[in-house]
Amino acid sequence: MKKVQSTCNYCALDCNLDFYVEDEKIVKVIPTKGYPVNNGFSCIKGLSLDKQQTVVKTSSLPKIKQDDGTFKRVSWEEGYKYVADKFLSIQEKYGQESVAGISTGQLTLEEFAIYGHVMRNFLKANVDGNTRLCMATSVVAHKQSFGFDAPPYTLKDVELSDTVILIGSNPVVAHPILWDRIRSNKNKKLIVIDPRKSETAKHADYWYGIKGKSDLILLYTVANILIEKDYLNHEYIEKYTEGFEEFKGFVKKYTIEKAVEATGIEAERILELVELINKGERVSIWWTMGVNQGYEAVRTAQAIINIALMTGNIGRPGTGANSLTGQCNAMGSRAYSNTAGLFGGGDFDNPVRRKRIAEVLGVEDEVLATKPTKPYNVIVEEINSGKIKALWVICTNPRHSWTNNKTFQEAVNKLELFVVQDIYDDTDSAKECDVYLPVVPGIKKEGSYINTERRISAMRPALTKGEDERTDFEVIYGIGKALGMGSLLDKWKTPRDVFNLMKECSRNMPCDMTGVDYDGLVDSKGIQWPFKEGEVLKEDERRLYEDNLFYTPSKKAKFMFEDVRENPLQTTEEYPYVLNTGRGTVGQWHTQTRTREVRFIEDVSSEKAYIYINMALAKELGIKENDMIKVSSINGQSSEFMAKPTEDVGYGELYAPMHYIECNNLTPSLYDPYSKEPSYKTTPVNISRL
Ligand SMILES: Nc1nc2c(c(=O)[nH]1)N[C@H]1C(S)=C(S)[C@@H](COP(=O)(O)OP(=O)(O)OC[C@H]3O[C@@H](n4cnc5c(=O)[nH]c(N)nc54)[C@H](O)[C@@H]3O)O[C@H]1N2
Ligand SMILES: Nc1nc2c(c(=O)[nH]1)N[C@H]1C(S)=C(S)[C@@H](COP(=O)(O)OP(=O)(O)OC[C@H]3O[C@@H](n4cnc5c(=O)[nH]c(N)nc54)[C@H](O)[C@@H]3O)O[C@H]1N2
Ligand code: SF4
Ligand SMILES: [Mo]
Repeated sequence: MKKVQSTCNYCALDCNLDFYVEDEKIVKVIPTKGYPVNNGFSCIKGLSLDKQQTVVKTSSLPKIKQDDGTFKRVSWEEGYKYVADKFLSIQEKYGQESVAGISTGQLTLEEFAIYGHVMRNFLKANVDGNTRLCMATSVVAHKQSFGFDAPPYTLKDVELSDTVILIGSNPVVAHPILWDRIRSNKNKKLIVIDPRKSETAKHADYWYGIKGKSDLILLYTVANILIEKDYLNHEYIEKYTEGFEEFKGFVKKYTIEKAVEATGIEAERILELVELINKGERVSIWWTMGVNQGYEAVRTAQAIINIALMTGNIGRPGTGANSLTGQCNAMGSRAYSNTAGLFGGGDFDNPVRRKRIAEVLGVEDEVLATKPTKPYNVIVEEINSGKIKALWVICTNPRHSWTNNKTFQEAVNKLELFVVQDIYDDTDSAKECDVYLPVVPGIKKEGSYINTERRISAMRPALTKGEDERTDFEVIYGIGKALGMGSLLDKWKTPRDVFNLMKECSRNMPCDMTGVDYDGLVDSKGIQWPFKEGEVLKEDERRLYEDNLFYTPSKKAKFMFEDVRENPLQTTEEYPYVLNTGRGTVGQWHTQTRTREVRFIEDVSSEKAYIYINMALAKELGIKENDMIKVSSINGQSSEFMAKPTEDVGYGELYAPMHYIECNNLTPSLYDPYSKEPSYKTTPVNISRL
């Protein structure tokens, strides 16, 4: 029996798993012992990765839609040529930016990189990722506050913290192995800020049931009181930060009375939170989508960072203002997708970085993309306005997951070419495509992943792929060849080649990984960046900013702040309730294309879309458990759900898991102004019984 250690490609923890293989069949999956993230444990999703061994059910060849609407299977060479010729003819007719792509945080680092090379460098097309729906807010917040997209923590910090604060984060469901590690810390107080009494809030020592999207007022008020009471680390503020005096003046107007009204949290409880932060010696504040997905999300994330800075809770064990990533390789896509910045970081208009990247790739400067991509929302809008005519979607399912998702359907109807590359041909997006490119799942691929704590780990194939089967890497390379890239692909032949290129691109950047060896990652504990050539690893778990030096020009962290804005989408008489959305259960993953394969998960998951509604409100409206209700949204759409009355959501609030396409039928086209991340979590709606 062969044993292959590889990385779970669901959530951002990137647990490692040992796949035991006999006669090209995975016979058991055992979470890797000694791996720093998950040390012998994993959740049901990781344990069920073997269910994807039968994944490509129909054929391993591409299919192309014919004039009569039927699909024809073609050879891979024909498929590559068809897509490449179409891209080129569309660009010739309508201009370079008439071709666009949507990438993901779930591919390998090498796959995003080559996609970014083909699409952004060679075709000069716009490519954004589903990371826009997820991490864009943290990226912008980190860049502005720290000078680089570099989150401070290592996961061990949850074990070392005496005060763990989770804001808009539900690890019991979304990051189960992190939850295990939080639980193993017996000496902590656990504080949860979430409008719902989430699965995690139920286990908290202190739960603050905040009114949706009022976190910024709460955080500014907390900062104001910390200043008034002089609960500050003056030395830290003075030596390692800038902008504090301005911030201090700014937050004066955030009085507790206003905060009580805006947040729905009582004055004593806000003061209690302030005292908890002050009493903690090692306070860590963790945030996820409850913060990132909002109309003033970047400033909210930075308000968390400000609190960590002013109290000196950063760069020490058990501290930090810590953004948790969602997808398995969101960190990899942030640094190596060539979408928002150059490979390894740096702006597209930075001549020094351009020169360096051109040198590493062995190309002239003009080969490199010249500007950041247009964001996801603009790509969808430009398809709808007729500017973009061709779209290549890889490893994401936007027909389901995009906000106000009918706008994606409308867009697709206008495309001349819609290419979907997925492991299934029946996803809501693939059903709409003109060309379907079937690829193998993670268990047959090789490459690298970077997890939420910056840990680089190896994905290695547990199974050998069949003769006609292709990996994402091979397909992108094949289309690049067919586009006529010629020698521009000479350094990009294998994942190993691309890893080594990206390693060079990272040299002397904050995410330096020049000390990481592609083969050395195999059967290892993974390695967090930065890890420079020649460096000796002293510890398996390392945090950033222990030297109190940040990546800004002054090396100091910046206080970033701005007046709280009025919610652009208020409830009205017509839409009096607020719809919150997010993860439903540990077993369900996003649009459920993969987790539906797992019998155990399917058996316990509802087939129909469901929605949680407050018990008292349900009673008032005559709604009983499992009644079908119609929810109408301020975006003009309505969906039907099975009602689940509960005490866990407040009166006037609803909560719908995002795993059903009905959910994003209702979410609005509203974005944070800086990160352009959708505001998925507070939509004014109305309900009626069916
Ligand atoms: N089982 C499972 N695990 C997953 C995923 C999955 O699909 N299934 N997806 C992965 C991905 S990509 C991601 S990004 C992560 C997401 O991980 P999380 O962000 O933890 O998950 P969500 O359920 O989206 O949102 C977290 C909480 O934010 C709360 N919230 C909503 N609005 C507000 C607000 O205004 N303020 C505050 N303070 N809280 C608010 C919600 O009530 C919810 O409980 O999960 C990852 N893990
Ligand atoms: N209302 C609401 N909407 C949300 C959110 C929310 O909280 N609320 N959260 C948002 C967030 S944080 C995220 S990250 C997005 C996620 O949204 P999506 O990215 O659309 O969700 P997935 O279901 O993970 O889609 C991944 C696709 O890739 C395919 N796939 C799996 N493995 C491979 C592979 O190796 N290669 C290829 N080519 N394909 C593969 C899967 O079959 C699936 O179709 O949803 C966002 N949408
Ligand atoms: S916790 Fe995340 S990485 Fe670990 S097994 Fe579960 S889904 Fe995979
Ligand atoms: Mo995400």
